[in-house]
Amino acid sequence: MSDKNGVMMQYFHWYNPADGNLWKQVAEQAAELAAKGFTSLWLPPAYKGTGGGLDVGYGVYDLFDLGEFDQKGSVRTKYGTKDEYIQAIKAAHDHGIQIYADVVFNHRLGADQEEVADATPFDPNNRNRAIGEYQKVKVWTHFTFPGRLGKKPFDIEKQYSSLEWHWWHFDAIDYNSYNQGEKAIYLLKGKEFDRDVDLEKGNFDYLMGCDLDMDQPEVKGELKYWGEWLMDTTRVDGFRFDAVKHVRAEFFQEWLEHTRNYAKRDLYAVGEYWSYQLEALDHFIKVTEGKVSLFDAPLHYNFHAASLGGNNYDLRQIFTNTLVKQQPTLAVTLVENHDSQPLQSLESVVEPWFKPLAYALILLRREGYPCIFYADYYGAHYKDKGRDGNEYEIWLDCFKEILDHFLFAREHYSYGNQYDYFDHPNTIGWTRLGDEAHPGGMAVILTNGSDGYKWMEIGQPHKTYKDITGHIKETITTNEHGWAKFNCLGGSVSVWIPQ
Ligand SMILES: [Ca+2]
Ligand SMILES: [Ca+2]
Ligand SMILES: [Ca+2]
Repeated sequence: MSDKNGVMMQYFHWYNPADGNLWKQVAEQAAELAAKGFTSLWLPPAYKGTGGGLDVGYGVYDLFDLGEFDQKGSVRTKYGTKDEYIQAIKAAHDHGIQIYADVVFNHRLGADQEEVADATPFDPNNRNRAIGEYQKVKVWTHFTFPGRLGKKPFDIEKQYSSLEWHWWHFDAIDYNSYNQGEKAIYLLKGKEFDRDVDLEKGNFDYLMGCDLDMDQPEVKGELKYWGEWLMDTTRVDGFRFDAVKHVRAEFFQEWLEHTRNYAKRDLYAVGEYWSYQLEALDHFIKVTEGKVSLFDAPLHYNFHAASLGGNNYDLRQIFTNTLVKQQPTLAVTLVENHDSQPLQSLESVVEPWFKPLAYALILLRREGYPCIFYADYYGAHYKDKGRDGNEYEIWLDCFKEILDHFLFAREHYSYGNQYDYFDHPNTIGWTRLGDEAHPGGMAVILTNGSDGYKWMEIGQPHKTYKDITGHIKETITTNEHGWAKFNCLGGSVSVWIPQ
């Protein structure tokens, strides 16, 4: 990253229309996104999922099919074709935006054929407890990729990789055709669950589908080979690793090192370790020796709690037990994502009134690498079934206007020393003093109560500041010592930059 303050966008949400247009949209929007201050985009999984053209991408079927082969009922993915993906990356690069690929190593779904194997059923709620005898099972574990053949009649080898997945590449699966009603996780012959995974449910190696065995040499070899192929094919700049708490942690470091050496580039990496327990995140960071950043899930949770708590929430605690506080250089800070949005698996919404406050807290401070969620930037409207089985219609507000102001302030004024004024339960603020290349300074103040004010030092005597959010029309001028009484309106945030 350059000395410019980086900002990532998660350039999708769960309910983007499945019209195959997202990659084209990236190419079309790249110039504007760069102009607004975005420096990187995390794009959704680009390979074919079991749901074909409808799959969000996490139901991985074939890592080598980036929307190129007629598999699972569609050539393109939900987001477009392989050529469009490559064009999108190129367009982003032309405007100085980096692209992070979403990488799912944990599981495979949508096998082409069944196989008979031997396995022991385990309790889904306690993966250390067998609930039956070692037995014959019939499982969907054979992936033949029939659509990935070369051009007939001469080239009948599969393109890019000849490997077919079999039961011996996996640790476990949760469906046995011989006993369809049983709720169990079948640990396959000779396998054990990965170590160094999250310890929820006893051992959280197994999440869904066919769980990859990260100790199996062919599995490791194939995933490393895929990394090489991906670098040759797409030129992405980094990775967002999915579901890292369900995979042996060392593997990410091993894979990353291999891929970096192959590409001869410093590739960025952030993992999705969705846990509110800082110790678990810490453990992952230790095992991967600080090579992989993590999303700050505990900070998201604090935002969620603060947004529900109203003025009962003590804003001085907003960074308590967060990754950005403990490991600021390894924290990717976020407000919302495709799992926390309404009707999704980890639904824990940050209420709309608090979103501008939360975004100010990630975009305008020194610590953390902030990530803006597509649906917060552009808004969203969709329908889906909730956990109660009823259908809901959801509208998510568009925060583009205020986020563009924050992006401007981040790009031009969010530099230099940071003075914190976290001294009141309802109103907190901080200043940035600027640096040689970015002079002027900035003051941020926000409240979950009624109108707030705070005396803060910005280091510039007799200088006039305006509220870039437009919430407050009057300007503020500092005294001869570079201090001023900055203010904000009730339940909102104001960002003061030089007039
Ligand atoms: Ca796993
Ligand atoms: Ca495994
Ligand atoms: Ca294993």
